[in-house]
Amino acid sequence: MSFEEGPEFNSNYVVGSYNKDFEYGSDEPDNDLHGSDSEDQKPRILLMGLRRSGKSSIQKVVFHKMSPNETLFLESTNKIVKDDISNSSFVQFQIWDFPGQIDFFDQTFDSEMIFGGSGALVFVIDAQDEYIEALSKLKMTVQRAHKVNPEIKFEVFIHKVDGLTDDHKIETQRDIHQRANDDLIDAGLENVNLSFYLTSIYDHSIFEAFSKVVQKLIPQLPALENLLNIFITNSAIEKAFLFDVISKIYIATDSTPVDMQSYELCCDMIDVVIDISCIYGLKEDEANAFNSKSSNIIKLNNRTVLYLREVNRFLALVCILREDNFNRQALIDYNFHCFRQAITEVFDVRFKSPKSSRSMSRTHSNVDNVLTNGYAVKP
Ligand SMILES: Nc1nc2c(ncn2[C@@H]2O[C@H](COP(=O)(O)OP(=O)(O)OP(=O)(O)O)[C@@H](O)[C@H]2O)c(=O)[nH]1
Ligand SMILES: [Mg+2]
Repeated sequence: MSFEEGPEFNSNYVVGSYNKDFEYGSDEPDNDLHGSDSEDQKPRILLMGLRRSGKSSIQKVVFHKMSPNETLFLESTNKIVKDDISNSSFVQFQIWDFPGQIDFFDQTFDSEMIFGGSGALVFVIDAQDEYIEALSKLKMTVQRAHKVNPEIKFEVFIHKVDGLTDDHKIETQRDIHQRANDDLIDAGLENVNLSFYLTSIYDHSIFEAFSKVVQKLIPQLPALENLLNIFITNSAIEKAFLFDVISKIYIATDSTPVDMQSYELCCDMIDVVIDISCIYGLKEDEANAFNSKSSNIIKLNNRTVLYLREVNRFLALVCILREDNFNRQALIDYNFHCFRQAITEVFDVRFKSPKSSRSMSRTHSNVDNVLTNGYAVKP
């Protein structure tokens, strides 16, 4: 593997734009179940499940860069921990990490307030343990939450699958899926949809699963996917991910299927960029060394190129393409320029909600026109 600088680099360039100080807000333990107004406006993801199922570990590994081994030393959560993930305009949400022993029948548990303003409920089941109790808790949780908020999305993480063989994983998923759905039918909730994911903090599966959870909460997702599709078809790119750089979750990708290996490669590329940035990073007084013309290119020995471009302070586009097609880098760069402009417009539309849908479709057609009728010709 070789690491190459693109032609746009100049000698002043310092690899990586991502300031090592970039961090999410700190955890904020909070006993008060009645959130403030500003908190209420952000979509919420709830992390629930039995004790020791791995809820806090997931939150720490995905959003706070804790290494998986360090989670061994996490203490049991004894109150709701609210974590504000205000990292970009697209993914501004809060994660509420619940104690495993939470009791819905407790007077202080205000289910209206908790489930009412939440976008998704992630229920974590420890796959290395007996899961019968977890399934009955899941049923109770879904009943309670669905009653208060029929819009809430239910995401079941069959977690800690690193300890399971491949056959055992499939069998566990099938069994949990079957039992959980039977339980819902018993409870008269056959219309409620549960999504299942096999996860572990020891590989990329937890990031992939969280990506999908977060994507469901992004109203602009169809617009982003559409833009990515237009971008890759006009640039002869195999796959493109729009990454939230700090967490490495992807907030959108084009509509070709995602394979885990490609996703891992792109995550690794971000790690390389961030690591180099941390080691040889910007000097105190150099705030803007990484600008809109900067890029990172990694050529792999299988004639594939990984290409990273910064979209804005928090988002990066990472593409995989064949080396032959990278000959036309100028075309790709031009298309990327249009893509970035369109993304910026989608961001802007967010703040003009009454006109949002009209403006958004205008954004699509503009980009389509530029990409197909302009200088960027389909390969
Ligand atoms: N093998 C394995 N262990 C994990 C995984 N995720 C978490 N753990 C371990 O599970 C244990 C419990 O993790 P926590 O994150 O504290 O669990 P919790 O659900 O927050 O527990 P409470 O706060 O008590 O409800 C820790 O020792 C973690 O290291 C995983 O994916 N695989
Ligand atoms: Mg915990």
